[in-house]
Amino acid sequence: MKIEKYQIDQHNYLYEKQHERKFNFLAETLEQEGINVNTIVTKLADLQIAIPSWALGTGGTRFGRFSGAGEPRSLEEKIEDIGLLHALNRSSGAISLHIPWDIPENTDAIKSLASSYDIVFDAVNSNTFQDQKTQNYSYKFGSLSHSQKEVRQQAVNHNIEVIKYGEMLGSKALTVWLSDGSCFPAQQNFKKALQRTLDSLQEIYACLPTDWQIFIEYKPYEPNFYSTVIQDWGTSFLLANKLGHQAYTLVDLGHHLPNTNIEQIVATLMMEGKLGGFHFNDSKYGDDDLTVGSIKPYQLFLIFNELVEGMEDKNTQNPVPAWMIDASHNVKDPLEDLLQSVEAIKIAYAQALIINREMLWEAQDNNDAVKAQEIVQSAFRTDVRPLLAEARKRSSAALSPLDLFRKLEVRKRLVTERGKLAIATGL
Ligand code: LRH
Ligand code: MN
Ligand code: MN
Repeated sequence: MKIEKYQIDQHNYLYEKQHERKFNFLAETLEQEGINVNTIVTKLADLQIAIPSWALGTGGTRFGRFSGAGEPRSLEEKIEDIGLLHALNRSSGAISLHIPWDIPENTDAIKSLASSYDIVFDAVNSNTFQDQKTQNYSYKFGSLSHSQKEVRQQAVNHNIEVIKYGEMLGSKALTVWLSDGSCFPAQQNFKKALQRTLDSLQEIYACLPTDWQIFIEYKPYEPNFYSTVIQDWGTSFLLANKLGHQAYTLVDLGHHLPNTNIEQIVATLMMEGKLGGFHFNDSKYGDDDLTVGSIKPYQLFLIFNELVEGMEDKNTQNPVPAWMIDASHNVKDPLEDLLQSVEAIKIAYAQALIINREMLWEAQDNNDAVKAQEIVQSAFRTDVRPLLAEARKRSSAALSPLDLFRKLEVRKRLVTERGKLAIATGL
């Protein structure tokens, strides 16, 4: 199924007057405050957020999975799904593959299918946290950190193979997330495990094409419940520094202990030019992978405040981070959920963009906590959704993507095409 231009135009025609009223009012208010609305709308339109191939089917928990109907059955259908999202919001123009959950059989055909939807390939993800039928050694006790050389070698080779797939598809980054760790005190020698991980990563790094980046994702616990080898941003940062200039830390919002100040981590990493990628989701307790912005929208905004500060700082060397949604759960239609997630990310970005940064710095320099709070909260409390809608309008996307998704009965049509019991591969 494809969403046609005339369907977007018809939908936009219905909402146009209402949108213009709201946008003009907001634009005028912001311009009076000295904000250049056009620049912000352009930045919003330019922000593309990659969709992971594993977010298109209903996720599950270790207790069960309740499949939705009409889910994609193949990589081709996952790309078709992202094509639908991208047609609706023009903000989801990239896919991130997890190998071997999604092995592209014919890379040329997959690449041209994706480009027919205007979709490029974002970072490729390796997987050494599950055993595959074809492999010789088990990852039960780790992969890149494993005590046995053969297991480490197998995991290194897998990462190199993933880079090869990525090269064929036009990806420019490899994301490594390890579940390596231990479940019981004294089970693993911390120092040796970390040293072996560094050695293995160095082997992978040596095979990284010169125009590629490697992202090292950290996580404090799960599936290991006593220790994780790459447990926090400090460990990831240490490894990235030792590897070299192509290595960066990746922040996944769900990978922090409760109340961690993630925005401060972002600021520190950007100061060092080492923030490479971002996995968006939301959580109440741990790695809950819930819809972005559904639990802690203020935290998301404060994170974007630091991201904007970092991206606009001419003195830092931080590259533009790779943005991706990393969420998967049991309850919603995955496509509707992804539309909501993209919207939440862009709302936080827009709110951060309208902060008067000169005034904020002045308040900070004067230790005026009240003024600083007023400045950021007045941005947070502004309804910036008309700016997002305007950015969509200018990109020929739908003024209200979720509304159009429902009006066109997209899921119903996908069920007709794919059948009720279609089950996505992967998670
Ligand atoms: C680990 C993680 C990592 C994986 C993905 C499936 O919790 O966030 O990014 O690749 O989930
Ligand atoms: Mn992640
Ligand atoms: Mn995770």
